[in-house]
Amino acid sequence: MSRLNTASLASASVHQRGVSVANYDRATISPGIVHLGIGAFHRAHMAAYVDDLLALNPTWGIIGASLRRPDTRDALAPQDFLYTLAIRDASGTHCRVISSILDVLDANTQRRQLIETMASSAIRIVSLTVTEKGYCHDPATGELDQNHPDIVHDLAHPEAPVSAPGLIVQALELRRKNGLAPFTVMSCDNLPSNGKTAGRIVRRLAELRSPELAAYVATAAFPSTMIDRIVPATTDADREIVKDIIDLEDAWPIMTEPFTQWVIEDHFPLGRPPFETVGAELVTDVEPFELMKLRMLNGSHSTMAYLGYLAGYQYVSEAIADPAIHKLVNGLMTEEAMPTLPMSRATLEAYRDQLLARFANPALKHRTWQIAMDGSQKLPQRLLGTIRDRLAKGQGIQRLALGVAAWMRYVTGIDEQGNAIDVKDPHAARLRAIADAAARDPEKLAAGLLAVTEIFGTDLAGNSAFRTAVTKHLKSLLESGSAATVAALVA
Ligand code: CS2
Repeated sequence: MSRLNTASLASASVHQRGVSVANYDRATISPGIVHLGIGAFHRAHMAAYVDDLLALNPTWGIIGASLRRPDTRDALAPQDFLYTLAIRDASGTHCRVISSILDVLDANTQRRQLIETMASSAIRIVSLTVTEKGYCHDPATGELDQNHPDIVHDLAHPEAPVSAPGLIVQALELRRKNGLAPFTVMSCDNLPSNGKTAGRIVRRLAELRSPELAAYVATAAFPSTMIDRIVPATTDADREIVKDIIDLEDAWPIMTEPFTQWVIEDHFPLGRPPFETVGAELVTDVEPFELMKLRMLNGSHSTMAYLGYLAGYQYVSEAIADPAIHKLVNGLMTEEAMPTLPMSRATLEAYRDQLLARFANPALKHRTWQIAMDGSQKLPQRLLGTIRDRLAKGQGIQRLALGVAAWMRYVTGIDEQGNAIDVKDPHAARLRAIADAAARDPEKLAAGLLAVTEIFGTDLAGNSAFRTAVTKHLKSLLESGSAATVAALVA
């Protein structure tokens, strides 16, 4: 069978097979965006919106970059960077070939080319999905972590940066020297006020380099965005599903759900594509949308990931099908998260109902283990902010505290059957050492983990209502397990 690429696509029977393809001539497309972190999330979301846009304006093609591994480039280069987006739910699978990515650069081996591309005048937007940990910040405060090994490296070797902030600052330095205006930096990661956070980090790094660079970077725009689409990691079984539909070999298709949402702060001094014509919402303040998404979708996701994994559920759809977990997640959103959010009750209720249906999508094989990753970077904006707001008003936090306790139980690295858990987290070793020292004593384990100030700040460890709730849940998780603990809480 032929490999997906420009030639095979032109001659293949994809149209008869119901596969959607771009309605523009790819040869006319030029790059306007560099995207750092060309992973599944970007390829299911922004790249699809841009694919719709290119028919209207051909100057906004995407040059992708991967910062850690060359695997995306290796998979997509033989395909002329074409790939399939498979949109799935209980009713079936719709495939669409995405053509908006013109090239993928591997930051490790093509660093110079990447920085020069970012610095070229055609590039007006540098967007990012580098995950929470890619910002090299302290998740509790949102400030640049100046002791982060990648930041230490990038300050010592400014022309050969390895971090996303380091690449952005070096490309901006080149633009400054070349007399060009700064590009707009658009964060698409699940961080609170992601634009403000990215701006704070990039400006700080520039300050550490030189006053001239700092002054220039201070003029760059960092719009915030809220992006939403659930994208499980691609498996070999997914490759087979896609092959059967498109009748071509695609080394790295992306699987996703029908739902997609993008809310963008309209602040692009060098111009932007007409995102509003392809379904994005352009607003002056993204924060209410971000808060809603982080606290309801992502807060529920992380809670289900830890409790579900411990209870033996491999996928989110299995976890949410458990009536006790469903009740817990519904309660977490309705009773604990929604009252902290600025949106109208009707909007929040509709969003919640839609989320419960999205989580249940049986065609999305979204692993609890995947979402459980990097908890140290995720808990602050997903659960702890809501907890802080509620504690300040003397309100209950039982369900949220159970989510935090489940994370604590998870990072011990041993599941309920005594098997090892492959805990992926930048702080995994440190968290494991704390857990080992606590030797399954809930008081010690909770106290040890609450003392990690990068996650909990300095306030939460000292809050007795929070500590008591977390410790009580942790004791139950250790003694009775996840299923019994959830059942008791929702009873
Ligand atoms: C998930 C998110 O992996 C995770 O932590 O919670 O990636 C989630 O699927 C997206 O934010 C949905 O928009």
